[in-house]
Amino acid sequence: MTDIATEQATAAASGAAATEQFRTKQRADATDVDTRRVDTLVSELLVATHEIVRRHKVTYAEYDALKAWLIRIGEDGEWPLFLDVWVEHVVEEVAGESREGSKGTIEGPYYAPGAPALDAEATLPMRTDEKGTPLLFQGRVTGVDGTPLPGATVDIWQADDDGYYSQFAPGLPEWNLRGTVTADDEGRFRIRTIEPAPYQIPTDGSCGRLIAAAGWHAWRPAHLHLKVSAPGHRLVTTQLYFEGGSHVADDIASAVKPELILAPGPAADGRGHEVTYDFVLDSTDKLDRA
Ligand code: MBD
Ligand code: FE
Repeated sequence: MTDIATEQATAAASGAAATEQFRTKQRADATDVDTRRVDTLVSELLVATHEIVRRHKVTYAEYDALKAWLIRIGEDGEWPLFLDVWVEHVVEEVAGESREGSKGTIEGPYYAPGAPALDAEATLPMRTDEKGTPLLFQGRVTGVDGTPLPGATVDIWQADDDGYYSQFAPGLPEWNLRGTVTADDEGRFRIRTIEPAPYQIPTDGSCGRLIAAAGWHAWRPAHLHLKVSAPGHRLVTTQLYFEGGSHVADDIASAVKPELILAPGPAADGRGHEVTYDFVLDSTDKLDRA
């Protein structure tokens, strides 16, 4: 057995990978700092913190526990995980207010740009013995007025049947269960994959320790991640869930929306399940005029 195959998935390893991925993708405007905006946001965050300390009479022991935990979360590289699990859903809610079309939801920490380009009818890169129920995921990309969007891009990534993401857990081929699918000239796509397993937040890192200390659970429901885009249209980042799956109703990351729940049926070819989901993209016209 190789070292890679015996290497365990650890919070620190996936945290380091997520931190590195974030550094390379950081939005271009992220360093535009408006002094008054920083003043407002940080002041209100601090005032809210002070009020919590007073209301609950936070002790020095608790203050030190917080300090130790904050030091650890940085060392573990788990800031991307922490923020995307407990904060991003509200940022997405605000960002999505001005956009029509398919619902979006959080991106999370495990996107990797540059997945292999695939045709409209494609099988995601996977191991020959990939475990899991086969899933045919198909649909169409249109504009808000129903016009098909030929050549739309469906960038898809997901966990495997053990709940692990390639590039963020050891032993997986680099682009396993990741692909950038180009829709056909009617905006259609047919993607063969496997159903992902629910995702459990690593229990051995700072986020896991917080979850245990607070008596919460560590689970996200099984989900497919997607970024769907087309020229002249606004990109939507979203996730799709599976009806009746565990933790659809109590996602630790609060990212489930009713419009995002799939109900796959038996596949026509008898292999596993199939489901159709159509994406509707808002045009960029409003943005261009703004
Ligand atoms: C995930 O797979 C995920 O999608 C999010 C948002 C957070 C942690 C793990
Ligand atoms: Fe995920």
